[in-house]
Amino acid sequence: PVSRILHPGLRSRLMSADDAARLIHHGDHVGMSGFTGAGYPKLVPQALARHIQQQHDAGKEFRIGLWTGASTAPELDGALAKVGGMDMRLPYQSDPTCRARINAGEMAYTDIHLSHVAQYVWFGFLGKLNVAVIEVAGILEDGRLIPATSVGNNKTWLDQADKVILEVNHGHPLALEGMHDIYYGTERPPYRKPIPMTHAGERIGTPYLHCDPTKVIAVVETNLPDRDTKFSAPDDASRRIASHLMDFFQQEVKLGRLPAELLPLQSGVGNIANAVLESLNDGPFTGLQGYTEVLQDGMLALLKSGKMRMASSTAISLSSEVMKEFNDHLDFYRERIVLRPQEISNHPEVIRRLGLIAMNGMIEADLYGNVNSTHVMGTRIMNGIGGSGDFARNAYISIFMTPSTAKGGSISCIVPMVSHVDHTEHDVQIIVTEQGLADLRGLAPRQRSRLIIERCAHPDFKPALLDYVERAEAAGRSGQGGLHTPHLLQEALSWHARYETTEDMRPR
Ligand code: 0RQ
Repeated sequence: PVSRILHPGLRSRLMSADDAARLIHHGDHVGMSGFTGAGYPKLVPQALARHIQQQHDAGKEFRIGLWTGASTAPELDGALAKVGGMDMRLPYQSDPTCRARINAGEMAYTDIHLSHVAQYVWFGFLGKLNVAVIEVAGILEDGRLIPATSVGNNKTWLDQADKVILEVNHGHPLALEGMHDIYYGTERPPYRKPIPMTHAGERIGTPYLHCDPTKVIAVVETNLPDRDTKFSAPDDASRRIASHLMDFFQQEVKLGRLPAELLPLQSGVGNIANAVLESLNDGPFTGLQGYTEVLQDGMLALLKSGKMRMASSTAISLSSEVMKEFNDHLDFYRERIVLRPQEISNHPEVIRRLGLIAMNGMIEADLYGNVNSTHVMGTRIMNGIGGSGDFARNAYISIFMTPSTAKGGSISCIVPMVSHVDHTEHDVQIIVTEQGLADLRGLAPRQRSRLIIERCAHPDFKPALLDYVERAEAAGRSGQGGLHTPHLLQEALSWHARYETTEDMRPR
């Protein structure tokens, strides 16, 4: 087999994952690669988890602070959470074991906008990064690195860490080389320059990650696939959400508010986002572009069919079946996909300039258009804000979508007041459920509440929501509270409180 480690000095640092893991110490801040289950180290984290378990068994303390690009996989977050090996995790996770530990109060979690992470580290806001553990597809003779299936924060981890551990994964095709675009022009304020990108496919950097070879303390070889990110076939609710969006896009084109080929699409994680992209593949739009952070099956299908011309992302997060299609046709996809650092894929300046259509999932929205993307019943974290805030705040049109109910209809995803706010009413323009689409642009709060109830709420909850706003407005008219954003403060969160005791939001 062709060697993927061409730099002689780095080849001399080859060792086992267990030996490499022992170079990480209790209390270290460790920056690992990985973004939505793509391009994460596969062996060192598991070896580290074993090492931590041994230390715990010997009565010793051993916990690290773990920083990543975004969510990873059971071999990383799962393994470290299982042994209680993290005292702090940032910026986005979706692992069930990790989530359970956070919600049980056994580890800390700092949920940061994905575009902020790299610069927070450059600014020194998060303290020193001790070790970077980065998966790559190969190492060139001069020590430059061929990135793997995600870029995430790797550039920053390699720059900022004192020590670097590389995992060279032979499972990734070497033909990935050339797909990435690593921009090294970002300066700190007050020396910042405009990011020189004016269209979604523009290349402004280099295909390789730079790394000072003298910092590399270990190189580990692996040959393992990324997590299989499975998507369920679109159900009735997601098909209806997608269909409302298709009608909306057509209306906007007709009104001259969107060009015929739309504007670059950002699409969030999960099944609904994926279903919307699948619908676009059956729809009338051509010449589409993607400017997103996670490229899922649905977007790859759009590229394959030719409906989408190109897509920019920071990660390729595919089901194993679609990953095979991607790997088998890399020459085709390399011409059409650009993988960037997440501080660029999610950069507010670029998002605003390109004018994205941002489409993200949510847990719940309230009558006035505030959105909760992260918390169940106000207290338990689901995943994290991820990039949704980067995109929602700066997009041309910001869309949030969800089925109108959750947990078999016992929860309304439209509530009087959200139990946690991630996206305020100021960043939310369109709300879509399978019931319909509410276009909130330019509407005042009392106009919004009526429209959201009429268009988006489930019939089981409509009467109670209408009753709530009518009584809140009546209270305002009788001098109890204002009439700009009417609320019944004693009742605003009573639906959530009821669910916590009866597992049903519906009034008895
Ligand atoms: O939980 O599987 O235990 O039943 O939430 O819900 O309907 O499968 O939706 O996969 O699209 O995820 C907001 C979580 C939606 C996601 C969220 C429960 C529901 C289920 C998932 P179960 P669905 P999706 C770019 C953008 C934040 C980050 C983001 C997310 C589970 O979209 O993490 O947007 N977004 N990043 O039962 C209680 C409610 C609920 C509820 C749903 N109202 N109350 N539980 N659920 N609504 C990508 C990145 O940033 C990386």
